[in-house]
Amino acid sequence: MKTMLLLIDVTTKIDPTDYIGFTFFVGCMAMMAASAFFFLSLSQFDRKWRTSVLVSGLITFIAAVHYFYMRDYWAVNMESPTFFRYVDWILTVPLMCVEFYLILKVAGAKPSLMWKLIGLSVIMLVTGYFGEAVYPGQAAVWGGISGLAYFVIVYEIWLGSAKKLAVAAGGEILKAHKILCWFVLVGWAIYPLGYMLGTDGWYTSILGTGGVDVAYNIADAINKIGFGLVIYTLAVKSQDVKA
Ligand SMILES: *C/C=C(C)/C=C/C=C(C)/C=C/C1=C(C)CCCC1(C)C
Repeated sequence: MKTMLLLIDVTTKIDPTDYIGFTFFVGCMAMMAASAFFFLSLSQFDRKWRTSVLVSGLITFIAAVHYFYMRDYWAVNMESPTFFRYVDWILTVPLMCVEFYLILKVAGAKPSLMWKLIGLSVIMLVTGYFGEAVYPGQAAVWGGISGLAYFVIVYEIWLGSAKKLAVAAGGEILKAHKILCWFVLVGWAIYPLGYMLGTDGWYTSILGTGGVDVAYNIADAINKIGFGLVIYTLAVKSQDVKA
Protein backbone atom coordinates (compact mmCIF):
# COMPACT_ATOMS: atom_id res chain seq x y z
CA MET A 1 0.00 0.00 0.00
CA LYS A 2 2.75 2.37 0.99
CA THR A 3 4.70 1.66 -2.21
CA MET A 4 1.64 2.34 -4.33
CA LEU A 5 1.14 5.72 -2.76
CA LEU A 6 4.79 6.56 -3.33
CA LEU A 7 4.54 5.66 -7.02
CA ILE A 8 1.48 7.84 -7.47
CA ASP A 9 3.33 10.65 -5.76
CA VAL A 10 6.36 10.36 -8.01
CA THR A 11 4.42 10.35 -11.26
CA THR A 12 2.19 13.25 -10.33
CA LYS A 13 4.48 15.74 -8.66
CA ILE A 14 7.57 16.93 -10.49
CA ASP A 15 8.44 20.56 -10.00
CA PRO A 16 8.82 22.16 -13.48
CA THR A 17 11.89 24.05 -12.26
CA ASP A 18 13.55 20.90 -10.92
CA TYR A 19 16.39 20.78 -13.43
CA ILE A 20 18.28 18.17 -11.44
CA GLY A 21 15.24 15.89 -11.63
CA PHE A 22 15.15 16.61 -15.35
CA THR A 23 18.73 15.35 -15.80
CA PHE A 24 17.81 12.17 -13.90
CA PHE A 25 14.91 11.54 -16.31
CA VAL A 26 16.95 12.29 -19.42
CA GLY A 27 19.82 10.19 -18.09
CA CYS A 28 17.47 7.28 -17.54
CA MET A 29 16.09 7.44 -21.08
CA ALA A 30 19.49 7.99 -22.69
CA MET A 31 20.94 4.94 -20.91
CA MET A 32 17.96 2.81 -21.94
CA ALA A 33 18.17 3.93 -25.57
CA ALA A 34 21.93 3.32 -25.67
CA SER A 35 21.45 -0.18 -24.21
CA ALA A 36 18.84 -1.05 -26.83
CA PHE A 37 21.19 0.23 -29.52
CA PHE A 38 24.18 -1.83 -28.33
CA PHE A 39 22.21 -5.01 -27.69
CA LEU A 40 20.33 -4.90 -30.99
CA SER A 41 23.57 -4.33 -32.91
CA LEU A 42 25.20 -7.46 -31.47
CA SER A 43 24.28 -9.87 -34.26
CA GLN A 44 26.20 -7.86 -36.86
CA PHE A 45 29.54 -8.53 -35.13
CA ASP A 46 31.68 -11.63 -35.20
CA ARG A 47 32.66 -13.34 -31.96
CA LYS A 48 35.87 -11.39 -31.47
CA TRP A 49 34.05 -8.08 -31.07
CA ARG A 50 30.71 -9.26 -29.78
CA THR A 51 31.87 -9.47 -26.16
CA SER A 52 33.19 -5.89 -26.20
CA VAL A 53 29.94 -4.48 -27.60
CA LEU A 54 27.95 -6.65 -25.19
CA VAL A 55 29.90 -5.17 -22.27
CA SER A 56 29.17 -1.65 -23.61
CA GLY A 57 25.48 -2.54 -23.50
CA LEU A 58 25.75 -4.00 -19.99
CA ILE A 59 27.38 -0.79 -18.75
CA THR A 60 24.56 1.43 -20.05
CA PHE A 61 21.91 -1.11 -19.01
CA ILE A 62 23.15 -1.30 -15.41
CA ALA A 63 23.21 2.50 -15.40
CA ALA A 64 19.66 2.66 -16.85
CA VAL A 65 18.32 0.53 -14.00
CA HIS A 66 20.12 2.64 -11.39
CA TYR A 67 18.90 5.86 -13.01
CA PHE A 68 15.38 4.50 -12.81
CA TYR A 69 15.80 4.21 -9.04
CA MET A 70 17.81 7.40 -8.66
CA ARG A 71 15.26 9.59 -10.41
CA ASP A 72 12.57 8.19 -8.06
CA TYR A 73 14.80 8.68 -5.05
CA TRP A 74 15.48 12.26 -6.04
CA ALA A 75 11.80 13.02 -6.77
CA VAL A 76 10.68 11.68 -3.39
CA ASN A 77 13.51 12.84 -1.10
CA MET A 78 15.06 15.79 -2.96
CA GLU A 79 18.51 14.66 -1.90
CA SER A 80 21.45 13.00 -3.66
CA PRO A 81 20.98 9.25 -4.19
CA THR A 82 24.58 8.64 -3.10
CA PHE A 83 24.09 4.97 -2.23
CA PHE A 84 22.56 4.00 -5.62
CA ARG A 85 25.13 6.18 -7.35
CA TYR A 86 28.03 4.24 -5.89
CA VAL A 87 26.40 0.83 -6.41
CA ASP A 88 26.08 1.78 -10.08
CA TRP A 89 29.72 2.90 -10.28
CA ILE A 90 31.15 -0.11 -8.44
CA LEU A 91 29.57 -2.31 -11.14
CA THR A 92 30.09 -0.19 -14.24
CA VAL A 93 33.58 1.26 -13.71
CA PRO A 94 35.23 -2.17 -13.36
CA LEU A 95 33.38 -3.15 -16.56
CA MET A 96 35.00 -0.19 -18.29
CA CYS A 97 38.36 -1.56 -17.11
CA VAL A 98 37.35 -4.89 -18.68
CA GLU A 99 36.79 -3.02 -21.96
CA PHE A 100 40.38 -1.76 -21.95
CA TYR A 101 41.56 -5.34 -21.47
CA LEU A 102 39.26 -6.76 -24.16
CA ILE A 103 40.40 -4.41 -26.89
CA LEU A 104 44.08 -4.91 -25.96
CA LYS A 105 43.81 -8.69 -25.85
CA VAL A 106 44.80 -8.95 -29.51
CA ALA A 107 48.15 -7.39 -28.58
CA GLY A 108 48.61 -9.94 -25.81
CA ALA A 109 47.13 -8.16 -22.79
CA LYS A 110 47.10 -10.45 -19.74
CA PRO A 111 44.25 -10.74 -17.24
CA SER A 112 46.66 -9.25 -14.67
CA LEU A 113 46.31 -5.87 -16.44
CA MET A 114 42.54 -6.13 -16.13
CA TRP A 115 42.69 -7.01 -12.42
CA LYS A 116 45.12 -4.20 -11.74
CA LEU A 117 42.77 -1.63 -13.31
CA ILE A 118 39.76 -3.16 -11.58
CA GLY A 119 41.57 -3.11 -8.21
CA LEU A 120 42.52 0.54 -8.64
CA SER A 121 38.98 1.50 -9.65
CA VAL A 122 37.54 -0.27 -6.60
CA ILE A 123 39.97 1.58 -4.30
CA MET A 124 39.01 4.84 -6.03
CA LEU A 125 35.29 4.25 -5.54
CA VAL A 126 35.30 2.77 -2.03
CA THR A 127 37.42 5.63 -0.66
CA GLY A 128 35.19 8.09 -2.54
CA TYR A 129 32.13 6.55 -0.90
CA PHE A 130 33.75 6.80 2.52
CA GLY A 131 34.31 10.50 1.96
CA GLU A 132 30.92 11.24 0.50
CA ALA A 133 28.66 9.08 2.68
CA VAL A 134 30.40 7.51 5.68
CA TYR A 135 32.95 10.05 6.97
CA PRO A 136 31.86 13.35 5.39
CA GLY A 137 33.90 15.22 8.01
CA GLN A 138 37.08 13.92 6.35
CA ALA A 139 35.84 14.20 2.78
CA ALA A 140 39.00 15.96 1.58
CA VAL A 141 41.29 13.20 2.88
CA TRP A 142 39.26 10.33 1.40
CA GLY A 143 38.84 12.27 -1.83
CA GLY A 144 42.61 12.71 -1.95
CA ILE A 145 43.24 8.97 -1.58
CA SER A 146 40.60 8.29 -4.22
CA GLY A 147 42.28 10.84 -6.48
CA LEU A 148 45.61 9.02 -6.12
CA ALA A 149 44.05 5.76 -7.34
CA TYR A 150 42.48 7.69 -10.22
CA PHE A 151 45.89 9.15 -11.05
CA VAL A 152 47.47 5.67 -11.17
CA ILE A 153 44.72 4.49 -13.57
CA VAL A 154 45.40 7.50 -15.81
CA TYR A 155 49.15 6.77 -15.69
CA GLU A 156 48.65 3.07 -16.46
CA ILE A 157 46.57 3.63 -19.58
CA TRP A 158 48.35 6.75 -20.88
CA LEU A 159 51.96 5.77 -20.23
CA GLY A 160 52.12 2.34 -18.59
CA SER A 161 51.81 -1.20 -19.88
CA ALA A 162 48.35 -0.64 -21.40
CA LYS A 163 49.81 2.09 -23.59
CA LYS A 164 52.63 -0.21 -24.76
CA LEU A 165 50.14 -2.90 -25.73
CA ALA A 166 48.04 -0.36 -27.64
CA VAL A 167 51.09 0.79 -29.58
CA ALA A 168 51.98 -2.84 -30.33
CA ALA A 169 48.45 -3.45 -31.63
CA GLY A 170 48.50 -0.28 -33.77
CA GLY A 171 45.83 0.73 -36.30
CA GLU A 172 42.23 1.10 -35.21
CA ILE A 173 42.93 -0.38 -31.78
CA LEU A 174 45.56 2.23 -31.00
CA LYS A 175 43.17 4.96 -32.20
CA ALA A 176 40.32 3.65 -30.03
CA HIS A 177 42.63 3.25 -27.03
CA LYS A 178 43.71 6.85 -27.35
CA ILE A 179 40.12 8.13 -27.42
CA LEU A 180 39.26 6.01 -24.38
CA CYS A 181 42.32 7.47 -22.63
CA TRP A 182 40.93 10.96 -23.27
CA PHE A 183 37.59 9.91 -21.81
CA VAL A 184 39.33 8.78 -18.63
CA LEU A 185 41.49 11.92 -18.39
CA VAL A 186 38.84 14.53 -19.19
CA GLY A 187 35.44 12.83 -18.87
CA TRP A 188 36.26 11.10 -15.59
CA ALA A 189 37.75 14.31 -14.16
CA ILE A 190 34.19 15.69 -13.91
CA TYR A 191 33.58 13.25 -11.02
CA PRO A 192 36.13 14.65 -8.55
CA LEU A 193 34.77 18.09 -9.45
CA GLY A 194 31.25 16.92 -8.59
CA TYR A 195 32.58 15.40 -5.38
CA MET A 196 34.09 18.72 -4.36
CA LEU A 197 30.77 20.45 -5.04
CA GLY A 198 28.96 17.92 -2.86
CA THR A 199 31.30 17.69 0.14
CA ASP A 200 33.01 20.09 2.54
CA GLY A 201 36.78 20.58 2.36
CA TRP A 202 39.53 23.10 1.64
CA TYR A 203 38.01 23.52 -1.82
CA THR A 204 34.57 24.62 -0.62
CA SER A 205 35.52 28.28 -0.23
CA ILE A 206 36.74 28.29 -3.84
CA LEU A 207 34.08 26.20 -5.59
CA GLY A 208 31.02 26.67 -3.42
CA THR A 209 28.46 23.88 -3.08
CA GLY A 210 25.60 22.36 -5.04
CA GLY A 211 25.20 20.92 -8.50
CA VAL A 212 26.81 17.61 -7.57
CA ASP A 213 24.07 15.51 -9.18
CA VAL A 214 24.04 17.54 -12.37
CA ALA A 215 27.82 17.06 -12.64
CA TYR A 216 27.55 13.30 -12.04
CA ASN A 217 24.59 12.89 -14.42
CA ILE A 218 26.31 14.74 -17.26
CA ALA A 219 29.55 12.85 -16.66
CA ASP A 220 27.74 9.49 -16.69
CA ALA A 221 26.02 10.23 -19.99
CA ILE A 222 29.29 11.33 -21.62
CA ASN A 223 31.39 8.53 -20.24
CA LYS A 224 29.13 5.51 -20.40
CA ILE A 225 27.46 6.19 -23.74
CA GLY A 226 30.53 7.80 -25.33
CA PHE A 227 32.82 5.01 -24.17
CA GLY A 228 30.41 2.43 -25.60
CA LEU A 229 30.23 4.23 -28.94
CA VAL A 230 34.03 4.22 -29.24
CA ILE A 231 34.01 0.44 -28.76
CA TYR A 232 31.11 0.09 -31.20
CA THR A 233 32.94 2.17 -33.83
CA LEU A 234 36.10 0.13 -33.34
CA ALA A 235 34.13 -3.09 -33.85
CA VAL A 236 32.46 -1.74 -37.01
CA LYS A 237 35.75 -0.54 -38.49
CA SER A 238 37.69 -3.69 -37.66
CA GLN A 239 34.95 -5.71 -39.27
CA ASP A 240 35.10 -3.60 -42.48
CA VAL A 241 38.82 -4.21 -42.80
CA LYS A 242 38.12 -7.94 -42.66
CA ALA A 243 35.30 -8.04 -45.20
C1 LIG B 1 30.05 5.35 -15.19
C2 LIG B 1 30.69 5.87 -14.07
C3 LIG B 1 31.97 6.32 -14.04
C4 LIG B 1 32.85 6.34 -15.24
C5 LIG B 1 32.43 6.82 -12.78
C6 LIG B 1 33.66 7.29 -12.53
C7 LIG B 1 33.97 7.82 -11.25
C8 LIG B 1 35.14 8.43 -10.90
C9 LIG B 1 36.27 8.55 -11.85
C10 LIG B 1 35.23 8.95 -9.56
C11 LIG B 1 36.30 9.53 -9.03
C12 LIG B 1 36.46 10.15 -7.71
C13 LIG B 1 37.66 10.79 -7.47
C14 LIG B 1 38.79 10.75 -8.45
C15 LIG B 1 37.93 11.57 -6.22
C16 LIG B 1 36.70 11.88 -5.44
C17 LIG B 1 35.81 10.70 -5.31
C18 LIG B 1 35.35 10.13 -6.66
C19 LIG B 1 34.90 8.71 -6.36
C20 LIG B 1 34.15 10.97 -7.12
